[in-house]
Amino acid sequence: MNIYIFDMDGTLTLPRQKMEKDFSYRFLPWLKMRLAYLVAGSNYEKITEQLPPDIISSFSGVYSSMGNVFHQKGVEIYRNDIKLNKEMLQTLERFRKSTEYNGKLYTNYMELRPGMLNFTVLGRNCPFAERAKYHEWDNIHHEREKIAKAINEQFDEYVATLGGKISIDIVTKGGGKEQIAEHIRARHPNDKIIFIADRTEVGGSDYTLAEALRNMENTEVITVKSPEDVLSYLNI
Ligand code: M1P
Repeated sequence: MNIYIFDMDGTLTLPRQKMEKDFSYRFLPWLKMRLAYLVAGSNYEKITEQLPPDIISSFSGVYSSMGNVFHQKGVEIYRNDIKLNKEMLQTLERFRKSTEYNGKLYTNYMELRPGMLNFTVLGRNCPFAERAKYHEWDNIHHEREKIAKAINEQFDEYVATLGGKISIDIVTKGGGKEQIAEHIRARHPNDKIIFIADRTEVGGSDYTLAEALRNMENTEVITVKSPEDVLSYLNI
């Protein structure tokens, strides 16, 4: 039997967008007949904003905040904590103050989630259009890559990876999406595990899980570019 793991943003939905009606119409019957898990960098509340309830309840389990919280049928099964180093927070504050991005900056630039910190120079409380503007600028200036590199070089206990369009995700070593590989393998010791995600490249938010699975037997990693790609891969 195959066990599927799906990433959310960029895979089942466009980043931070609701699942398209046509997508859920085609995906739900397929999902109901399979054993599948969801893993997202976002917290559980954002997952409930983006995915319809019948899709969420058809997953065998939902990992949010990069695997640091696990829900089954709406019930929280576990959650992890993170200890934040003061110096690391000060480094992030300096990046926010010294940014060369000349657009407006918004509040909620450090979002503490269970087991992780999401940091964005722009601020999460920005209007949606500002996300695209910052993302375009960042594609040219690579600010997020520089911040993630600095955190990874200066603070051995943390791992920083690019989030979606505007942010970076910071976890303690081993506290990223990769932690769910063992958790799922323990639940399904003899089954093939197939992970479907869009950011499996080095430094991408799905890379550590993709690598953890590649290092296990009887697994496969499928990289997609969009929800459309997922439908093509599933042939639905
Ligand atoms: O799931 C991918 C990422 O989605 C959001 O990223 P951004 O706000 O940068 O587009 C965040 O929830 C991030 O934590 C997550 O990894």
